[in-house]
Amino acid sequence: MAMRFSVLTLFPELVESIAQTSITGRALKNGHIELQTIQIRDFAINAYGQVDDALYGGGTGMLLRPEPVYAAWLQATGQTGQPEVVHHPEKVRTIFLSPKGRVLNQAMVEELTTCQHLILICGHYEGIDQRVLDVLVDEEVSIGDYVLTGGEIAAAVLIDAVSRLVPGVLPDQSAHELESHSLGRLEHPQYTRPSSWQGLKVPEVLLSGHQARIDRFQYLSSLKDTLVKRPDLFNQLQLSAGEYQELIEYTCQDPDPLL
Ligand code: 6GU
Repeated sequence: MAMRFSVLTLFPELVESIAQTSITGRALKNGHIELQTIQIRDFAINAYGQVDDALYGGGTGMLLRPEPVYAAWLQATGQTGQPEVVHHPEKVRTIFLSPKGRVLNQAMVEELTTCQHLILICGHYEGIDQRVLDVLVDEEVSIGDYVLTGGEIAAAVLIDAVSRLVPGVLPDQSAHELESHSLGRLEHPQYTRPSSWQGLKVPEVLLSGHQARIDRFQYLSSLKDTLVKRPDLFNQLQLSAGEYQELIEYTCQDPDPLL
């Protein structure tokens, strides 16, 4: 079944333009994923298109009012008539993209693929009235420790990361399993033709045709890259004593200026 995304935003074209490009664009076309963007301004409180208001308690800037966000959410859940706020986060999950949220990682992305429908709420410039967030939001998600002008790019990041795990979206089903982070370590360095470029040679073993040795080389270079570039991830790996020994031998036999 297709994975469904609804994005509540003042800038639907921003999310759409990203999602409609490349691999996610193809996934949208062939129905592996579905994207519905909902323009919050369509639910403005007056004919002037007003969706925001000044802050209670003072302070500069404006805040999105609860009514337009709530009406947009009801539309996303397909509710007509007597509206109800029901939470089934295992099936339909409402996520608010915010720098206050839990920082997205691959384990969270994998967990999100078990949902059928993700409703993503994006704020822009200003925040959103806390009450509507308290009522609607199952989970607050950040994409990293820095501040963006709005949640739209973060929503596009989440859609991209989740979509590529939906069966059929990637050309090669097994491809994602081999890539950075899915095994808790970084992908090994990769090389293509020419075998010698500006005097720089592709590692010999990759040209040897000896698959077992190639696999070992790639595994160890993956571990070494993880150790050097992401020691935090490396420390999470459950390596056996033998694997440590092999990694030490590998890094000594092939000294690297970084180590
Ligand atoms: Cl999800 N939103 C905004 N506005 N800034 C962010 C973010 C989200 N994640 C990191 N920075």
